[in-house]
Amino acid sequence: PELQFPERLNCAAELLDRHVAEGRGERLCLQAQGMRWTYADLQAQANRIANVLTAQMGLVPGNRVLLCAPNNPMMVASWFAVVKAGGIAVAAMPLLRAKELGTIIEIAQVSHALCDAALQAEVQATQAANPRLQAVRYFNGSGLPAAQALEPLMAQASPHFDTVQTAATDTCLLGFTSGTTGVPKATMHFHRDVMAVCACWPRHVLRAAPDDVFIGSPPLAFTFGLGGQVLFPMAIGASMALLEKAGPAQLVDGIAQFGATVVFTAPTSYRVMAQQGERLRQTRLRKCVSAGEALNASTRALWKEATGIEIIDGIGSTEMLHIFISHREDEARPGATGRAVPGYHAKVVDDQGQEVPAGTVGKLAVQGPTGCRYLNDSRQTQYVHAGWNLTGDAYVMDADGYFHYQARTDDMIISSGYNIAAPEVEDALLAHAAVAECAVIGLPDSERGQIVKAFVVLRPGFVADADMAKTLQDFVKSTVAPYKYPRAVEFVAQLPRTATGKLQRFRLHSPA
Ligand code: 3UK
Repeated sequence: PELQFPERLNCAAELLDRHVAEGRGERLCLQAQGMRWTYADLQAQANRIANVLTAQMGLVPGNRVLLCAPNNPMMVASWFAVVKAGGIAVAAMPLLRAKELGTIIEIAQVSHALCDAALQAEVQATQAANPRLQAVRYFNGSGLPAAQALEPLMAQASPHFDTVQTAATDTCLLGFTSGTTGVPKATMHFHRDVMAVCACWPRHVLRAAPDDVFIGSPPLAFTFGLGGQVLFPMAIGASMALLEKAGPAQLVDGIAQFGATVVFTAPTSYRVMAQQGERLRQTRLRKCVSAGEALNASTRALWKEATGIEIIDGIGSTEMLHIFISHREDEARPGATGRAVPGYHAKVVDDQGQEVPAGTVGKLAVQGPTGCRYLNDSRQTQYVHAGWNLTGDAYVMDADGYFHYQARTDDMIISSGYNIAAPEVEDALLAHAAVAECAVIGLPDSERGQIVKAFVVLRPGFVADADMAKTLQDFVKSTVAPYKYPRAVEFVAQLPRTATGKLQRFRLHSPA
């Protein structure tokens, strides 16, 4: 991949201004409920906001700006405005409460905020408690006091703005780790990093075209969502369709309504959407990307059967900015995440950091044009060792360089001396028709050290009783080594997940 960048680089100029300058300003860039913006429209909106930020709100390059909104056009325009002005975008999950927003503001030293009026109460409570936050404006509101609304200022601002000539190594975004445990960490990413991820996975693995329409469910505050729904379509002059609410049902509706061709979502969402396979077959959908959690072989098969489409799996992380191991749809291997994305190197290492032979379980280590840089956080040395990023995942590489996910390193269960990967047992359970969702953990046990325990959400119409537990236990024994079967089974109505849809196994260890 082309990974040489000039010393002066602003990724907003590359992703947005370039299209207008090169005559593609009238191309469709963005759709949402009742809205269509061309590249020129998005540029004019971003420029107006950039003028408001710099001339009215006192923003100077290097300032951190909190962006807080559901996935909508003003959120995207605000992101580009901040980056064009040389600021640093700090996007927050739309459902965060004042206390969590306060933590982000402290860690990231946020001075400005642009937020959706729908989240005003929470942001106002945050501002009252955080004097660091000097200037806040709300968009998409009606009846806001004049001193708070963004749009009246935009209406008076110029649609022209000279994008700040930042250095390629200036930070343009701070991404917060979704954190299944502990205090959140801010990861710093440069203008160069944004262009690097656009040059690697999308070009070599996804291979979308300018007339593709991208859609997805992850919030734009999650770098999976920002890349898949905004950066990657714009890097090739394609378009995005934004959904403020993107549960499986809304996502299917959105795919149909906007003629989306490329979708980004998580494995659980594919499992539910598969029930609408017939309807999806009538749409233009052609490329389906899964990330955030391991994609089970059964989910891959379910989706293929329902829609005829092979899912493109990929593992990425907030620390690495986007996907670094993946496969093209025609090179998928059930149960494997894929191979190192061109531009990246990956290997499996032991506790001493030595590479282990193919077929051996160890820790995943990756290296490439992007990598972990925590902002003021001593946990940096847990992620980066000798130039390699340790993601915290246990993997096996096969003889062909395909990487097979095992578990988060802390989700490996050791029972009577056997190593058991929680996701492998989950995969076995999910293959049973009665199982909608499940989560497996290691329960402390005086005799065996740990025992395998499964939390199971049943599909409608199945009865949660001792017979069902026995049926599922026997089913697992019949498909994987019997010592891996769940000795304890508990039926639950739902599983604990993060805002990014990740299973929080730790919350099952100690139910709140
Ligand atoms: C897990 C996967 C197996 C894995 C992300 C794509 O998920 C993203 O970032 P996070 O920082 O979490 C990173 C961790 O999530 N994971 C992600 N994808 C997969 N495990 N198979 C997968 N395909 O434990 C990883 O270390 O929230 C994903 C792009 C950008 C992202 N930020």
